[in-house]
Amino acid sequence: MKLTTAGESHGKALVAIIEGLPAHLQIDIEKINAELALRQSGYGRGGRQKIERDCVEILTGVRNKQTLGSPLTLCIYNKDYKNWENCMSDGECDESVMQAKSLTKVRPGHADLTGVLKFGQTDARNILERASARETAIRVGAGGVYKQYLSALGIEIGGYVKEICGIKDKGRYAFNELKNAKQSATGMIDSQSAKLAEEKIAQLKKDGDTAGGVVEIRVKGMKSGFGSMMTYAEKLDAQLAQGLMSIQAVKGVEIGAGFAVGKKSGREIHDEIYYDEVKGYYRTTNNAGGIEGGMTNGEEIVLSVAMKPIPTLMQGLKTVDIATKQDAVSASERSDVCAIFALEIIAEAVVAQVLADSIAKRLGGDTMDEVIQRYRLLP
Ligand code: EPS
Repeated sequence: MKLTTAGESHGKALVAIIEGLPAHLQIDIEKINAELALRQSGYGRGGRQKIERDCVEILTGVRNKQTLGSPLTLCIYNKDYKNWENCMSDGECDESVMQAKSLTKVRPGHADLTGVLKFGQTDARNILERASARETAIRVGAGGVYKQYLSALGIEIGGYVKEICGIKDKGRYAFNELKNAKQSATGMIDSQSAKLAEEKIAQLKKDGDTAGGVVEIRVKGMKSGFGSMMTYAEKLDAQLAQGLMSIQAVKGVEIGAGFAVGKKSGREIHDEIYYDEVKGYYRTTNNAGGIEGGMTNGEEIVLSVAMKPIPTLMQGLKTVDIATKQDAVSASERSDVCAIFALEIIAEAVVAQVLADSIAKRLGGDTMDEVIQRYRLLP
């Protein structure tokens, strides 16, 4: 299943095209919009989210709430475009507005400087408009479709915020407790930790600073054998890492015990194997995070994703103005103090995309019924 996204942060719209969906997948647009609303929420989000009310419009590929098997196109209109039309239109723009909205005091940590040099630009707006995490809105929209495909097979995705700028959620949670994270403003489940994290975000906001963090994503119901050790490109852990690293500002991905494997012995880390007539093969620990040899092993998939603090600081950092080559303080424009809650929703969407693609590759299926039958027959 191929996903293409397009759109600029303050352009007309964001769009996504998904190729390779089977026919007869039931599409509930309200469920997609609920994911989009979650992506916009969370403590520490910026002013843009007060302007937008992200909702998808399905342009192609669905009739009478069911996929046709043709490419499915999703669209989210940017409400903010009306405030930017003079300088973001595909037609002639107003030079003075373009000048006023130009960004030359490039932000450390952002795509600004490298993008300007690579694409022969003099205004970093031509880079940041696409580099912006606004693109994640449409990826969450597409994730809403992929989640409905997975849900038809009994596969569920959940997660929570594990850490915000050094404040850690104390808990270890069973899968059915993860839904509580969506009710908390920080995405943390433990209320004490959440309170400390809110205080930290409030302080950073006062200081003109920003917060990074870590989320955990878990998948339940994925049978064994998805991905393959036969070629490096087919390894599912590699595909998940690629997908997650493609989310704006993500700097680290761990599978299962992740970097902790380097601190422990083989006896301590490997998940011993048991057999039961009813359960089949199983493990009592899950340091592998549900993936061995690049393939799912039937246990929960467990992933951690680390995001750096957003590079737009209200009290900027040292940089150079590319228009004058003089020392400068990096540009500050409306942004978020903390978007880790959003990261959790986006990472779920990306994981859904990678898993749906891996199922489609292994099982094929022109109709959703075929996919369901083939999945059921797997051990
Ligand atoms: C975002 C929209 C953007 C930013 C943020 C994510 O809107 P605006 O730039 O108009 O405020 O709030 O993007 C970034 C953090 C970034 O670095 O570009 C969104 O909808 O998620």
